[in-house]
Amino acid sequence: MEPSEQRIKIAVQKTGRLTDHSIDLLERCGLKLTRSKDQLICYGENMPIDLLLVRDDDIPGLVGEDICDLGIVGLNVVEEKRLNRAADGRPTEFKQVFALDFGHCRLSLAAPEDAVYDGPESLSNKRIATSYVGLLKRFLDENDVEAEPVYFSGAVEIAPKLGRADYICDIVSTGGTLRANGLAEVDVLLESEAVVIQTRKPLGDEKQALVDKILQRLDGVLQVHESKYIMLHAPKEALAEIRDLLPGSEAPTILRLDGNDDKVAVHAVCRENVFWETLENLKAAGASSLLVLPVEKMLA
Ligand code: PRT
Ligand code: ZN
Repeated sequence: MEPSEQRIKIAVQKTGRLTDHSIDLLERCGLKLTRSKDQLICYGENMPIDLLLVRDDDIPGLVGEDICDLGIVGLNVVEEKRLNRAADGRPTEFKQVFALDFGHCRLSLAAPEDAVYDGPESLSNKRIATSYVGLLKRFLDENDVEAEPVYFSGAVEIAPKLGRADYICDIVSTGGTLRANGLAEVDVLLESEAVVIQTRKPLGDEKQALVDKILQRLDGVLQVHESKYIMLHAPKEALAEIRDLLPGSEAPTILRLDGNDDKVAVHAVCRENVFWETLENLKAAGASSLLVLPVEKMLA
Protein backbone atom coordinates (compact mmCIF):
# COMPACT_ATOMS: atom_id res chain seq x y z
CA MET A 1 0.00 0.00 0.00
CA GLU A 2 1.19 3.57 -0.74
CA PRO A 3 2.07 5.86 2.20
CA SER A 4 -1.17 7.41 3.47
CA GLU A 5 -0.34 10.92 2.16
CA GLN A 6 -0.21 9.51 -1.38
CA ARG A 7 -3.72 8.07 -1.11
CA ILE A 8 -6.89 9.97 -2.02
CA LYS A 9 -9.32 10.43 0.87
CA ILE A 10 -13.03 10.83 0.22
CA ALA A 11 -15.32 11.94 3.07
CA VAL A 12 -18.63 10.08 3.05
CA GLN A 13 -21.54 10.06 5.53
CA LYS A 14 -21.05 7.28 8.11
CA THR A 15 -24.68 6.36 8.77
CA GLY A 16 -27.57 8.19 7.25
CA ARG A 17 -29.57 8.87 4.16
CA LEU A 18 -26.55 9.38 1.88
CA THR A 19 -24.38 6.47 3.03
CA ASP A 20 -25.53 3.55 0.88
CA HIS A 21 -25.89 5.63 -2.29
CA SER A 22 -22.45 7.23 -1.86
CA ILE A 23 -20.67 3.90 -1.35
CA ASP A 24 -22.64 2.24 -4.15
CA LEU A 25 -21.69 5.06 -6.53
CA LEU A 26 -17.98 4.71 -5.72
CA GLU A 27 -18.18 0.94 -6.13
CA ARG A 28 -19.74 1.46 -9.55
CA CYS A 29 -16.64 3.55 -10.36
CA GLY A 30 -14.66 0.32 -9.95
CA LEU A 31 -13.51 0.82 -6.35
CA LYS A 32 -13.31 -2.35 -4.21
CA LEU A 33 -13.70 -1.48 -0.54
CA THR A 34 -13.18 -3.16 2.85
CA ARG A 35 -14.33 -1.55 6.09
CA SER A 36 -11.93 -1.12 8.99
CA LYS A 37 -12.91 -2.90 12.24
CA ASP A 38 -13.97 0.38 13.87
CA GLN A 39 -16.11 1.15 10.78
CA LEU A 40 -14.48 4.59 10.42
CA ILE A 41 -12.54 3.98 7.22
CA CYS A 42 -13.22 2.00 4.04
CA TYR A 43 -9.93 1.01 2.42
CA GLY A 44 -9.73 0.85 -1.35
CA GLU A 45 -8.19 -2.51 -2.25
CA ASN A 46 -7.59 -1.97 -5.95
CA MET A 47 -6.94 1.81 -6.04
CA PRO A 48 -5.11 4.17 -3.64
CA ILE A 49 -8.43 5.66 -2.49
CA ASP A 50 -9.89 5.45 1.04
CA LEU A 51 -13.24 6.63 2.38
CA LEU A 52 -13.47 8.43 5.73
CA LEU A 53 -16.87 7.71 7.28
CA VAL A 54 -18.03 10.77 9.22
CA ARG A 55 -21.08 12.88 10.15
CA ASP A 56 -22.38 14.73 7.10
CA ASP A 57 -21.99 18.12 8.84
CA ASP A 58 -18.22 17.52 9.15
CA ILE A 59 -17.69 16.80 5.43
CA PRO A 60 -17.31 20.38 4.10
CA GLY A 61 -14.83 21.15 6.92
CA LEU A 62 -12.74 18.02 6.29
CA VAL A 63 -12.50 18.85 2.58
CA GLY A 64 -11.95 22.56 3.26
CA GLU A 65 -9.15 21.81 5.73
CA ASP A 66 -7.53 19.48 3.20
CA ILE A 67 -7.89 16.41 5.43
CA CYS A 68 -9.95 14.88 2.63
CA ASP A 69 -9.50 15.54 -1.09
CA LEU A 70 -13.15 14.94 -2.04
CA GLY A 71 -16.46 14.66 -0.19
CA ILE A 72 -20.02 13.59 -0.93
CA VAL A 73 -22.64 15.64 0.93
CA GLY A 74 -26.04 17.33 0.54
CA LEU A 75 -26.07 20.74 -1.16
CA ASN A 76 -28.11 21.99 1.83
CA VAL A 77 -25.14 21.27 4.15
CA VAL A 78 -22.59 22.68 1.66
CA GLU A 79 -24.52 25.94 1.23
CA GLU A 80 -25.14 26.37 4.96
CA LYS A 81 -21.44 25.85 5.80
CA ARG A 82 -20.40 28.21 2.99
CA LEU A 83 -22.72 30.95 4.30
CA ASN A 84 -21.56 30.39 7.92
CA ARG A 85 -17.93 30.79 6.83
CA ALA A 86 -18.75 33.88 4.76
CA ALA A 87 -20.56 35.42 7.78
CA ASP A 88 -17.31 35.00 9.77
CA GLY A 89 -15.32 36.53 6.91
CA ARG A 90 -13.63 33.21 6.05
CA PRO A 91 -13.31 32.07 2.43
CA THR A 92 -14.67 28.72 1.26
CA GLU A 93 -11.78 26.31 0.88
CA PHE A 94 -13.67 23.75 -1.20
CA LYS A 95 -15.36 23.83 -4.58
CA GLN A 96 -18.49 22.10 -5.71
CA VAL A 97 -17.83 19.80 -8.65
CA PHE A 98 -21.13 18.25 -9.70
CA ALA A 99 -24.51 17.00 -8.51
CA LEU A 100 -25.07 13.27 -8.09
CA ASP A 101 -28.83 12.83 -8.64
CA PHE A 102 -29.63 11.23 -5.27
CA GLY A 103 -30.56 12.57 -1.82
CA HIS A 104 -33.13 14.87 -3.40
CA CYS A 105 -34.94 17.10 -0.91
CA ARG A 106 -35.72 20.78 -0.37
CA LEU A 107 -35.25 23.30 2.40
CA SER A 108 -38.72 24.70 2.96
CA LEU A 109 -40.70 27.02 5.18
CA ALA A 110 -43.71 25.47 6.89
CA ALA A 111 -46.45 26.89 9.08
CA PRO A 112 -49.29 25.45 11.18
CA GLU A 113 -52.02 24.35 8.74
CA ASP A 114 -54.39 27.18 9.71
CA ALA A 115 -51.78 29.97 9.29
CA VAL A 116 -52.10 32.38 6.35
CA TYR A 117 -48.96 32.82 4.20
CA ASP A 118 -49.06 35.43 1.43
CA GLY A 119 -45.37 35.37 0.55
CA PRO A 120 -42.17 36.23 2.49
CA GLU A 121 -43.67 39.45 3.93
CA SER A 122 -45.94 37.22 6.08
CA LEU A 123 -42.77 36.27 8.00
CA SER A 124 -42.30 39.83 9.21
CA ASN A 125 -41.43 39.85 12.94
CA LYS A 126 -42.17 36.12 13.25
CA ARG A 127 -39.99 33.51 14.98
CA ILE A 128 -38.72 30.79 12.64
CA ALA A 129 -37.20 27.59 14.06
CA THR A 130 -34.39 26.09 11.97
CA SER A 131 -31.02 24.32 11.90
CA TYR A 132 -30.25 26.32 8.73
CA VAL A 133 -29.80 29.83 10.10
CA GLY A 134 -27.45 30.88 7.26
CA LEU A 135 -29.80 29.87 4.45
CA LEU A 136 -32.81 31.30 6.28
CA LYS A 137 -31.06 34.66 6.84
CA ARG A 138 -30.11 34.80 3.16
CA PHE A 139 -33.77 34.23 2.19
CA LEU A 140 -34.95 36.92 4.63
CA ASP A 141 -32.32 39.40 3.35
CA GLU A 142 -33.14 38.70 -0.30
CA ASN A 143 -36.79 39.41 0.46
CA ASP A 144 -36.05 42.39 2.69
CA VAL A 145 -37.94 40.90 5.64
CA GLU A 146 -37.05 41.19 9.35
CA ALA A 147 -37.74 38.00 11.29
CA GLU A 148 -36.18 36.10 14.18
CA PRO A 149 -34.40 32.79 13.42
CA VAL A 150 -34.56 30.42 16.43
CA TYR A 151 -31.81 27.79 16.30
CA PHE A 152 -32.89 24.15 16.79
CA SER A 153 -30.32 21.40 16.29
CA GLY A 154 -33.00 18.76 15.57
CA ALA A 155 -36.73 17.97 15.86
CA VAL A 156 -37.46 21.39 14.36
CA GLU A 157 -40.99 20.34 13.49
CA ILE A 158 -42.13 20.36 17.12
CA ALA A 159 -41.11 24.02 17.71
CA PRO A 160 -44.56 25.54 16.87
CA LYS A 161 -46.33 23.06 19.20
CA LEU A 162 -43.92 23.99 22.00
CA GLY A 163 -44.75 27.65 21.42
CA ARG A 164 -41.10 28.35 20.51
CA ALA A 165 -41.75 29.50 16.93
CA ASP A 166 -44.44 30.59 14.45
CA TYR A 167 -42.83 28.96 11.42
CA ILE A 168 -40.18 26.32 10.78
CA CYS A 169 -37.56 26.12 8.03
CA ASP A 170 -36.43 22.53 7.53
CA ILE A 171 -35.59 19.76 5.07
CA VAL A 172 -38.60 18.13 3.41
CA SER A 173 -38.78 15.18 1.07
CA THR A 174 -42.21 13.48 1.11
CA GLY A 175 -43.79 16.05 3.46
CA GLY A 176 -45.01 13.23 5.76
CA THR A 177 -43.23 14.64 8.83
CA LEU A 178 -44.78 18.07 8.32
CA ARG A 179 -48.29 16.62 7.92
CA ALA A 180 -47.85 14.42 11.00
CA ASN A 181 -47.10 17.59 12.99
CA GLY A 182 -50.02 19.62 11.60
CA LEU A 183 -47.72 21.78 9.43
CA ALA A 184 -48.03 22.80 5.77
CA GLU A 185 -45.17 23.68 3.40
CA VAL A 186 -45.53 27.31 2.29
CA ASP A 187 -42.29 28.22 0.45
CA VAL A 188 -39.10 26.58 -0.86
CA LEU A 189 -35.68 28.15 -0.10
CA LEU A 190 -33.38 25.59 -1.76
CA GLU A 191 -33.70 22.50 -3.95
CA SER A 192 -31.01 20.07 -2.80
CA GLU A 193 -29.33 16.79 -3.76
CA ALA A 194 -26.03 15.11 -2.97
CA VAL A 195 -23.01 16.81 -4.56
CA VAL A 196 -19.26 16.12 -4.83
CA ILE A 197 -16.99 18.73 -3.32
CA GLN A 198 -13.24 19.01 -3.87
CA THR A 199 -10.48 20.75 -1.93
CA ARG A 200 -9.17 23.99 -3.44
CA LYS A 201 -5.65 23.21 -2.20
CA PRO A 202 -3.30 22.21 -5.04
CA LEU A 203 -2.53 18.47 -5.08
CA GLY A 204 0.64 16.91 -6.44
CA ASP A 205 0.52 15.76 -10.06
CA GLU A 206 0.01 12.12 -9.18
CA LYS A 207 -2.83 12.76 -6.73
CA GLN A 208 -4.46 15.26 -9.09
CA ALA A 209 -4.43 12.68 -11.89
CA LEU A 210 -6.16 10.20 -9.59
CA VAL A 211 -8.77 12.75 -8.48
CA ASP A 212 -9.44 13.59 -12.15
CA LYS A 213 -9.80 9.89 -12.94
CA ILE A 214 -12.32 9.25 -10.17
CA LEU A 215 -14.31 12.38 -11.12
CA GLN A 216 -14.36 11.25 -14.76
CA ARG A 217 -15.62 7.82 -13.71
CA LEU A 218 -18.29 9.38 -11.47
CA ASP A 219 -19.40 11.49 -14.42
CA GLY A 220 -19.52 8.34 -16.56
CA VAL A 221 -21.65 6.48 -14.00
CA LEU A 222 -24.09 9.42 -13.88
CA GLN A 223 -24.31 9.68 -17.67
CA VAL A 224 -24.99 5.97 -17.98
CA HIS A 225 -27.85 6.19 -15.49
CA GLU A 226 -30.40 7.38 -18.05
CA SER A 227 -28.55 6.59 -21.27
CA LYS A 228 -29.72 4.01 -23.76
CA TYR A 229 -28.26 2.60 -26.96
CA ILE A 230 -30.89 2.60 -29.69
CA MET A 231 -30.77 0.65 -32.96
CA LEU A 232 -33.31 0.81 -35.78
CA HIS A 233 -33.79 0.54 -39.52
CA ALA A 234 -34.81 3.75 -41.28
CA PRO A 235 -36.03 4.42 -44.84
CA LYS A 236 -33.41 6.74 -46.38
CA GLU A 237 -36.02 9.41 -47.21
CA ALA A 238 -37.19 9.52 -43.55
CA LEU A 239 -33.68 9.70 -42.07
CA ALA A 240 -33.75 13.42 -41.24
CA GLU A 241 -37.11 13.15 -39.45
CA ILE A 242 -36.00 10.04 -37.54
CA ARG A 243 -32.75 11.68 -36.43
CA ASP A 244 -34.73 14.61 -35.03
CA LEU A 245 -36.90 12.22 -33.01
CA LEU A 246 -33.95 10.53 -31.25
CA PRO A 247 -33.90 11.98 -27.70
CA GLY A 248 -30.68 13.67 -26.57
CA SER A 249 -28.45 11.85 -29.04
CA GLU A 250 -25.15 12.91 -30.57
CA ALA A 251 -24.31 12.17 -34.25
CA PRO A 252 -25.71 8.67 -34.89
CA THR A 253 -23.85 5.96 -36.79
CA ILE A 254 -25.48 5.20 -40.16
CA LEU A 255 -24.77 1.74 -41.62
CA ARG A 256 -25.58 0.19 -45.00
CA LEU A 257 -27.98 -2.78 -44.89
CA ASP A 258 -26.88 -5.76 -46.94
CA GLY A 259 -29.25 -6.36 -49.85
CA ASN A 260 -31.45 -3.34 -49.08
CA ASP A 261 -30.74 -0.01 -50.78
CA ASP A 262 -33.87 1.77 -49.50
CA LYS A 263 -33.09 1.52 -45.82
CA VAL A 264 -30.12 2.11 -43.51
CA ALA A 265 -29.37 0.99 -39.95
CA VAL A 266 -29.16 3.81 -37.38
CA HIS A 267 -27.29 3.33 -34.07
CA ALA A 268 -27.26 6.10 -31.48
CA VAL A 269 -26.53 6.71 -27.81
CA CYS A 270 -29.43 8.63 -26.30
CA ARG A 271 -28.52 10.48 -23.10
CA GLU A 272 -32.11 10.49 -21.90
CA ASN A 273 -34.53 7.74 -21.12
CA VAL A 274 -36.27 6.37 -24.21
CA PHE A 275 -40.02 6.13 -23.58
CA TRP A 276 -42.59 4.01 -25.40
CA GLU A 277 -44.04 7.21 -26.94
CA THR A 278 -40.68 7.95 -28.57
CA LEU A 279 -40.53 4.45 -30.07
CA GLU A 280 -44.11 4.80 -31.34
CA ASN A 281 -43.26 8.17 -32.93
CA LEU A 282 -40.13 6.67 -34.57
CA LYS A 283 -42.21 3.80 -35.94
CA ALA A 284 -44.85 6.22 -37.25
CA ALA A 285 -42.02 8.08 -39.06
CA GLY A 286 -41.07 4.84 -40.86
CA ALA A 287 -38.53 3.22 -38.52
CA SER A 288 -38.60 -0.57 -38.07
CA SER A 289 -36.68 -3.26 -36.13
CA LEU A 290 -36.35 -0.95 -33.12
CA LEU A 291 -34.09 -2.10 -30.27
CA VAL A 292 -33.28 -0.19 -27.07
CA LEU A 293 -30.37 -1.46 -24.94
CA PRO A 294 -29.05 -0.33 -21.56
CA VAL A 295 -25.57 1.22 -21.52
CA GLU A 296 -23.24 -0.22 -18.89
CA LYS A 297 -20.17 2.02 -19.03
CA MET A 298 -19.36 5.27 -20.80
CA LEU A 299 -16.14 7.28 -21.11
CA ALA A 300 -16.38 10.64 -22.85
O1 PRT B 1 -25.58 11.77 11.59
P1 PRT B 1 -25.46 12.76 10.49
O2 PRT B 1 -25.25 14.18 10.97
O3 PRT B 1 -24.43 12.33 9.47
O4 PRT B 1 -26.85 12.69 9.69
P2 PRT B 1 -28.10 13.67 9.66
O5 PRT B 1 -29.13 13.12 10.57
O6 PRT B 1 -27.70 15.11 9.80
O7 PRT B 1 -28.52 13.53 8.13
P3 PRT B 1 -29.53 12.53 7.40
O8 PRT B 1 -28.91 11.21 7.20
O9 PRT B 1 -30.90 12.61 7.98
O10 PRT B 1 -29.60 13.30 5.97
C1 PRT B 1 -28.47 13.48 5.19
C2 PRT B 1 -28.83 14.33 3.99
O11 PRT B 1 -29.88 13.67 3.25
C3 PRT B 1 -29.42 15.69 4.28
O12 PRT B 1 -28.44 16.67 4.58
C4 PRT B 1 -30.15 16.01 2.99
O13 PRT B 1 -29.23 16.51 2.04
C5 PRT B 1 -30.62 14.64 2.51
N1 PRT B 1 -32.07 14.35 2.72
C6 PRT B 1 -32.90 13.85 1.76
C7 PRT B 1 -32.78 14.48 3.84
C8 PRT B 1 -34.09 14.07 3.55
N2 PRT B 1 -34.13 13.66 2.26
C9 PRT B 1 -35.10 14.08 4.60
N3 PRT B 1 -36.24 13.71 4.35
N4 PRT B 1 -32.44 14.92 5.09
C10 PRT B 1 -33.37 14.91 6.05
N5 PRT B 1 -34.68 14.53 5.86
C11 PRT B 1 -35.58 14.55 7.06
C12 PRT B 1 -36.68 15.60 7.03
O14 PRT B 1 -36.19 16.81 7.59
C13 PRT B 1 -37.73 14.98 7.94
O15 PRT B 1 -37.45 15.25 9.30
O16 PRT B 1 -36.26 13.32 7.13
C14 PRT B 1 -37.53 13.49 7.73
C15 PRT B 1 -38.55 12.83 6.81
O17 PRT B 1 -38.86 13.70 5.72
P4 PRT B 1 -40.26 13.63 4.98
O18 PRT B 1 -40.49 14.98 4.33
O19 PRT B 1 -40.14 12.54 3.95
O20 PRT B 1 -41.29 13.31 6.03
ZN1 ZN C 1 -25.96 15.89 10.06
